[in-house]
Amino acid sequence: MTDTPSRPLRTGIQEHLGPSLSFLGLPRSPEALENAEAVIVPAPYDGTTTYKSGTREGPRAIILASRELEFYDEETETEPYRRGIATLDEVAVTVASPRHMVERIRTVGRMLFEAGKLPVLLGGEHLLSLGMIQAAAESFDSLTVLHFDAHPDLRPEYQESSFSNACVMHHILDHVPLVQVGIRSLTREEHQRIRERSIPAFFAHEIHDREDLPQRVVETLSPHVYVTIDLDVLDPSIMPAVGTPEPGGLGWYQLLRVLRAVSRKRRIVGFDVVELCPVPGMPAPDFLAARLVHKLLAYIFLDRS
Ligand SMILES: [Mn+2]
Repeated sequence: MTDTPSRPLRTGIQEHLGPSLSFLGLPRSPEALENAEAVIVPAPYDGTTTYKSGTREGPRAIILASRELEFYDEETETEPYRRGIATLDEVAVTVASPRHMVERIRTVGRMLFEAGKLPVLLGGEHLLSLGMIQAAAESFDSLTVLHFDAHPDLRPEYQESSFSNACVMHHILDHVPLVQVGIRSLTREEHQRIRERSIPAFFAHEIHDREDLPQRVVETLSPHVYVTIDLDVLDPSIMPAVGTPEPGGLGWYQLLRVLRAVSRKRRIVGFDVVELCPVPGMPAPDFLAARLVHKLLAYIFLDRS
C-alpha cells in the first residue's frame, strides 16, 4: 500500500502500445466518437454467402491495412482524420437470421444518422448494406442509392430466401431510387427488370471507354446520395479478393473520378465498402479497400467544408 496517488494506468502504459485497432489506428475514446464527423461501422458477417465465404474477415483486414496508410491525401491536400473518424467495435453478429442482422445494422445506422454522423459501413457481405440504406432512406428526403457492383442484385429470391446478397436491391426498389454502375453479370430477368423499372444502369461494356461517365452518373442523382460499393465492381486485376470476380471491371481512377464528381455535385450522406474476401498472403486488395474508404472520406470532407 502506498499513500501517493498512482498515475492513471492508461497514461503510463499508452506509450508502449501500438496503434489502436481502429481505422487509421486512431485512438479510441468516447469523446472521439462524440466529436467524429464520420463513424466506421465494421460488420464481420457473411451468413448468407453460398459460394466462397470469408467476407467476415473483410472489416478487420481493411482496418489493419488502414493503419499503414498515410494520414495525408495528396489529391485533396487534406488530412481527413482531422475532421474526426471514429471506429465502432464490430457489430455483434446474430445467428438468428439474416433479417435480424439487417435489422441490427439498420438500428445502428439510424442512431448514427440521428446523431448527425456520416456512417461508413465495412462489410461483410452486401446484404448488410440493406440495413444502412433503409436507415438512410428514413433519415433523408430525396435520397438516391448509387450502387457500384458487377451484379445488379435484383433477384426477388435466391436459393429460397429473399434475404440474400443476390436480392439486396430488390428490397429497396419500391422505396428508393437506384442507380447502378459497372454491371456485367446478370440474369435475363434482372435485365428485364432494369428496363421495366427504368433503372439508370451503366453497364461495364458501355462505359469502359466513356470519358463522360462521371457527369452522366451525377445527372441521374437526387440531392442526397447513399453510396454502396461492392468491391467486385473493380476489375479483378486490381481486386481479386472478392467472392465472384468478373472480368472487365472498373479501374481505380475510373471509380475515383465518379466518386469525386458525385461528392462535388451532391451530398453523400453515408457509404459502404463491402464484399472484401481477404486472400492470405495478398495484402494489395486490403490496402485498396482501405485507401478507397480514405479517398472517399477525403472527397466528402473537402466538399462539405
Ligand atoms: Mn457483386
